[in-house]
Amino acid sequence: MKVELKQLQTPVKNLWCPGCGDFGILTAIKRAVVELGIDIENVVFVMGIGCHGKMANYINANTFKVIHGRVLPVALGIKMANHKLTVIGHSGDGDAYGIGMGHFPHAIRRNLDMTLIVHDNMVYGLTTGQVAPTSQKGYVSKTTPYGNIENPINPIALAIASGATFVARVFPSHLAHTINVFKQAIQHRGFALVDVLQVCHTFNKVNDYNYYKKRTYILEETDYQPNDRVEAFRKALEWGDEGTPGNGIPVGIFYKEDQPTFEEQIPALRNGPLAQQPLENINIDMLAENFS
Ligand SMILES: Cc1ncc(C[n+]2csc(CCOP(=O)(O)OP(=O)(O)O)c2C)c(N)n1
Ligand SMILES: [Mg+2]
Repeated sequence: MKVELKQLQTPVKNLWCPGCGDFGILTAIKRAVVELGIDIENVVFVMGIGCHGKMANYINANTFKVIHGRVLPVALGIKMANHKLTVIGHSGDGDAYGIGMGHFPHAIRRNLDMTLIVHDNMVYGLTTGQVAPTSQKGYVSKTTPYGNIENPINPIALAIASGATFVARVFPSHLAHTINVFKQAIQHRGFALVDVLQVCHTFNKVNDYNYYKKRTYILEETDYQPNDRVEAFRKALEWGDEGTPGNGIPVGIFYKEDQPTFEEQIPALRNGPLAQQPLENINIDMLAENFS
């Protein structure tokens, strides 16, 4: 069934802080799904633990809220069991790039056809403001009262270096652009990463709305072409103050390429999703004999 925007609403009371960047992400993903006209029965959202994970309660669709850091293994499992589903993961920066980091490059190199949207507020929001893997150097938090002395992870560069076939960053205040990138990520055949610059007014007073408004510029409004991995890597290293190409924070699609997906290469899945294959005529006697 194709879905209308209002059908995706839930009656659950929203507990995000006023002005939280998660509101923009929720709006954009709902609109992306509606505009793509995909059957909502065939979409599964997988959320991690964190403020972002509350999204599982705020969207009226199939949602699976997993333990902290395990969005990718569960999303991959869902996709393998029924590869006809559209699988969209929502992780936090701590969830995806901290505790869940071991899964990140491996999911990328497998290239399953799924989307991972990371709510990157550069802080542990739900646990009230500890330093995170993407927190910037010097960032003062409860756990770094004298300023963060570690360098932040660059998820865009990491994804490109890991062989990702779709890598993007968005800032949801550019709402139309964010919806458009989400749509392209979902439509991409392969693993798509969208890192979202998400403001957290409560615990990250540095990377706020004005910080990004001043610095971001849209790649699709420049002559940048997202088809060269080396150029994409160079672009991924850009993080400037002026909001201009070469000295700003680029948002948009850094890189995309067509590669066979993981599921396309598995002979057993050619007969249809595992979840729909008949179980009656499976004989495991020969297998059992091997172990007897
Ligand atoms: C295994 C495990 N370790 C630690 C926690 C505590 N914990 C809950 S959320 C969280 C971090 C959340 O940060 P992030 O993933 O960036 O999400 P945000 O709240 O910022 O959206 C932590 C450490 C947990 N729930 N489970
Ligand atoms: Mg976070």
